[in-house]
Amino acid sequence: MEDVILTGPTLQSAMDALDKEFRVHRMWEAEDKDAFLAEHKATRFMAATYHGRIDGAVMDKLPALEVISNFGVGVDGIDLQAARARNIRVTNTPEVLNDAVAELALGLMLATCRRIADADAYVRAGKWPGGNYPLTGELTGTTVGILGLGRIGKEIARRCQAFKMQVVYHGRTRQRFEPFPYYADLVEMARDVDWLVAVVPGDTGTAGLVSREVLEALGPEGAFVNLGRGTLADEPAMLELLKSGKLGAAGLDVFAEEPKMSEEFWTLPNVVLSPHQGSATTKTRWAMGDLFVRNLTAHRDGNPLITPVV
Ligand code: A2R
Repeated sequence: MEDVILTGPTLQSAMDALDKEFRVHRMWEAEDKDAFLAEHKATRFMAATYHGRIDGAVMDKLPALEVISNFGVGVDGIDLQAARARNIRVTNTPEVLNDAVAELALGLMLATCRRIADADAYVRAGKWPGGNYPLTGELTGTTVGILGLGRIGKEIARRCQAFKMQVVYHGRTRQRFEPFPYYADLVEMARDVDWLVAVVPGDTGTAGLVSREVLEALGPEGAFVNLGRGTLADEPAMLELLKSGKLGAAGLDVFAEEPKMSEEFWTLPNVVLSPHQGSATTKTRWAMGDLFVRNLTAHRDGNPLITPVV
């Protein structure tokens, strides 16, 4: 049986599948990480969960490493350049989570504009007999700007159309075969839309992309929804603008330093908060775990990687 290093705890079904196929060494349980890596330096396989960064220094301690299978589509926890330089292949779990993340995008948008969480709290607090809940906005007829019309972004676009919204997008390049209007400039798009929905990766030059200028352009009637990575928005500026009403609302599934965030977010009625739940459904996580393990077994058995990144 081949050895695999598992970097952190993960879904039980994926751990069971790994245990069935490999001799699993649990890195997070080791008190001395360097001693652990030295002991397992002949290991060819690594199964990476979102627990600590896999950088060149870690890779150098595992000279036999051939493939790192990442649990999740975002591979910002792995230094891809370092992997390339060492001929280490990297895989992720794309596509199988598109629907779940797109569903949550619409859920956050609905909850933000129809104030579902706040209205629920209103009823539970026994306030309804004292008066009707204030009127809210609605999605119908509004325009959404998708930042990152990729695999997930396209599923969000389709669902927004079903809600009778206009869809436009921004990315680094215009996609010739997409019917939606393209904005080469993100600030310009933010100025024109009611919703800015971000679903770009964290490691492709996106840090700070949703800047103060972008959020100000979105304005008091606009709302920002983030399902990509917390690092792509200027979080302190967002908080300040939400507090002052210069940004209308936000629906946030990701944060710069998860699970931490400024507690000021908790006090804002115009914000809906979600604890990084994009792909977190039973069905989708199972499918991600399955792909996560099958990439490793494919390589072990001499077959092509199923979903390679590098
Ligand atoms: O820029 P393009 O045309 O390559 O479009 C990609 C866009 N994107 C960016 N847009 C603007 N500025 C950037 N620096 C930038 N970097 C990437 O993000 C593409 O349309 C989109 C990403 O799509 P996919 O690679 O298909 O990723 P997927 O599976 O939709 O997942 C997106 C992210 C994950 O990496 C996680 O962070 C999160 O959603 O779950």
